[in-house]
Amino acid sequence: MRHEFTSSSSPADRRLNALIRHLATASIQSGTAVAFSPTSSFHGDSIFSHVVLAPEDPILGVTVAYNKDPSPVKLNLGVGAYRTEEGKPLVLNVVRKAEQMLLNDRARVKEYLPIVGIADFNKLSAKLILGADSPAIQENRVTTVQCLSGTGSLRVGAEFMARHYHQKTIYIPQPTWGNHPKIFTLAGLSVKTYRYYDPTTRGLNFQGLLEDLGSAPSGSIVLLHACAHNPTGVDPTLQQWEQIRQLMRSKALLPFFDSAYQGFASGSLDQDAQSVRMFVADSGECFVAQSYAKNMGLYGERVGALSVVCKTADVASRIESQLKLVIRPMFSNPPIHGASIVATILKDSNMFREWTIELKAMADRIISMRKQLFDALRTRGTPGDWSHIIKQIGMFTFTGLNSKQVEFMTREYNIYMTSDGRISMAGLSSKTVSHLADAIHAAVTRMP
Ligand code: KET
Repeated sequence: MRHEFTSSSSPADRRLNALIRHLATASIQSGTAVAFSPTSSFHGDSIFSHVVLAPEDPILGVTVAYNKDPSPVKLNLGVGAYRTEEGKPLVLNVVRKAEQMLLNDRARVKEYLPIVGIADFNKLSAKLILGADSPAIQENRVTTVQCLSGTGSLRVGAEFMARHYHQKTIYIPQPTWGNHPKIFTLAGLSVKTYRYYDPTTRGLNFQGLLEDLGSAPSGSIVLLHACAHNPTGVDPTLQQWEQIRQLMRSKALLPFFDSAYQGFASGSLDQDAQSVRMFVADSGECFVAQSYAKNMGLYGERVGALSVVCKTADVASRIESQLKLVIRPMFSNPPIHGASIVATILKDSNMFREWTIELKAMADRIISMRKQLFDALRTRGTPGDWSHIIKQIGMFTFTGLNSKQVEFMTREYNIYMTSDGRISMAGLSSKTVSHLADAIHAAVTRMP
């Protein structure tokens, strides 16, 4: 064996020599060898001088700009991240408790996780979104893999579809979270949009939605926000979901749910999962990407899961084997800490209850901010109908302010938000609501 490996005539050696010859001729032919000469790399322009400066991300870049502003009254309503009444980031008590338990457990080690992550975390995540009594789970028709928060779960699901699903087109709502088109395009899918929001009613364009999904090619993938649609805060009613389900199933459209706000829309985890559960109850197939960033406040821990609900247990296990082939070269295996926190909380009934109470308190504070902002604008007599502030749900209000008005509010009032007029209600507090109302009032009256 050893002799074969070192022998100049062994197959391995021959392949290695062929590779060396190939690389040498390739570099001479293409002239790339010149790039390694000391004169060009030390004294000439950088070999990267053609790289252009990319713009900041439309959402995360708002925080970059906010951080640079020295004003004491500045307000960051850009990124969807929860803040307390004092304007501070919140680590849930139940999360601190779980972390303490993990820290005290000397048996815990830092070994690599399996490619699919923590088994308990995966099972509990599927139960959380599909329901504890879901027949799909009982029949082992669901495969769940731990991924890097919602974004990573969407990306892994999309990469799988690009490799193994016959339809490469995904329909996303117009508008949607700004990262969706990038995630799906880079995964190799082709992105189209379906009508979703009607700016005149500031509500759902249900007719447009049905028409666009009705004319999508059979088998197309459809991205659906499970609840608390971002950025509009507008969700279909349960009756409308049922119509969407019937239409999609009749055309064999494949649902891909993005569940980033379970518990944040209504304050109830079960209620916010109803859309997904409807599509699972009909025994059809679907994909679900879950994030624990918002509902457990684990933003930076990057905890999420991708579940694929299949027709049979056999298909589910084959899909899982292929998901592993997607994950291994992408990030190899997921991190331990955040998913251990989630698993600790989900498997203990007392901690679970404590979590639901804290989650409801966050959701309720957001709802109360909607009321306060609405009242503040009414008191000021701000022109326009602002009732959408209290009608919309979830973390965001899609105000209807245009990019000029947003720019004005940032410049004159140091209020930071995305240029589409979306404000994160979770970043607002009773102390800052009047500053925001003043800014909106000025923007609307001075720049109608
Ligand atoms: N889906 C939706 C609909 C969504 O709004 C976000 C995050 C994600 C997925 C991904 O979250 P993750 O942290 O990967 O679990 N949205 C907020 C933050 C961001 O843009 O990254 C936002 O819209 O402000």
